[in-house]
Amino acid sequence: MTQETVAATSDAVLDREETISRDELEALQLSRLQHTVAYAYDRVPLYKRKFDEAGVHPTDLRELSDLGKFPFTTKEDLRLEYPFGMFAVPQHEVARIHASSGTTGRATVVGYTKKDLADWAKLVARSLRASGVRPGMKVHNAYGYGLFTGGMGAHAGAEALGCTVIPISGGQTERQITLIQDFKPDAILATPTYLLTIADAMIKQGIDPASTSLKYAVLGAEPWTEEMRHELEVTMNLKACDIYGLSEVMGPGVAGEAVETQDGSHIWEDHFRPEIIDAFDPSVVLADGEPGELVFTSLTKEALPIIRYRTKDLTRLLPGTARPAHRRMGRITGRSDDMIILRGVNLFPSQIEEIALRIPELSPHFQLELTRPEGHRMDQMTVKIERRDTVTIESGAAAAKVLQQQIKIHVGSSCTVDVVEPGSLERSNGKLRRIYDMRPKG
Ligand code: DLL
Repeated sequence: MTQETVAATSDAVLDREETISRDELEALQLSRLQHTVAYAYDRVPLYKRKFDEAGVHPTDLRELSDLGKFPFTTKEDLRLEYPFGMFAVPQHEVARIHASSGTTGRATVVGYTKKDLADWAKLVARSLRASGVRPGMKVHNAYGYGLFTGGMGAHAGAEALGCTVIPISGGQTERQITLIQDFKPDAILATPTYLLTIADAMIKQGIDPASTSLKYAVLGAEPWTEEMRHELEVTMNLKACDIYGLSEVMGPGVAGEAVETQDGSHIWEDHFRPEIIDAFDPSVVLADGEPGELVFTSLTKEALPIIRYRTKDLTRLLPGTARPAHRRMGRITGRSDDMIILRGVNLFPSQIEEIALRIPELSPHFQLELTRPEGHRMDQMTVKIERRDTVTIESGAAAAKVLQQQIKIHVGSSCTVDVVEPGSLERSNGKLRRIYDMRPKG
């Protein structure tokens, strides 16, 4: 046991930083923040340029609220500095590189020193432990391995916690099911929609998903709702917790949820300083509790220090509970760039998930199609959703009407609902695409 690990709650030994007071944590944040802004300014030309342009200097950071004077960093900055322009250490000190898929534009590249990798593993281990995973457990890791941070990030964290890791990666669902049955893992790490794919495929094979050895699921990398948590917990007879992160800031494990409270992920504030800003007027830093865009500053990273990174994730900051000094984030309602604007009404796929899963005849398998039919000036949205396979076509059609009405009431948008055959929509292999935008461009 390291010196850092001291206190214990129930059967888990926590990191010292998990149990410190808010005052002590904020003092630590301030000294780490002062170091980070100076370090970034001295070593990364982009930061020097941006700080100089904004007329701020690292010595202006005297208290935590001074962070608001510093300029933001965006995905675009990382793209422009492609591939290694954001790195603050010489290449031979970079122990690993990851990159985003870059579906639009260039990939964003991130790097880690050996110490960054050790910190990352420690924070994923902390997150997994918070979610119920314990040393000695077998962990089935179905996050994708490769340049995506999910697979290797979760892997290293589970190893650091002292688990037996099964590095299956995403996909090959039949094989995943065989290994779950044969190896009898205690925990599974996956995106929520991929766990749904696994459960669904088990049912097709005549296996009851509630009968497996799995007791814990640690799910993230995409938005999911309380309704989806309920669906997965009941179907698979396990406890499902959230894990949050993004490559530009580290990867999985920026925040993790405690299984005893299941009330949102605690942001590990000894390593990251969060802020919530008004997405439309970024100069406004919002108070805790107010919804807006999440912004992160890294406090300990060496290879890629990141200052005020605009995540585009929409959520709010809540007081700490299971880890009182570390604030929680509310569920992510969506990303500002995933927001559908339908005839003036803002809408996120997670709202549809929430409403649809309250209707017993409907399954969690849905996608949203956006079109602008010939001659129409207005966009149209069609919700394609599978009925449950225990339900008749007629009851499915009746449920479609209910969903349409509920969307009108709760979201304020008129849409078409198309209830389709069970099994007919594409299944997730990782991050599921929910929106199919077929509107003419431009
Ligand atoms: O998805 C890192 C990760 C891997 C997190 C595995 C959790 C588990 P990126 O590919 O860079 O990194 O995507 C980051 O995914 O900005 C959010 O929009 C979304 N996201 C990640 N975790 C959650 C979550 C990984 N728990 C982007 N809830 C983020 C909602 C999430 N959205």
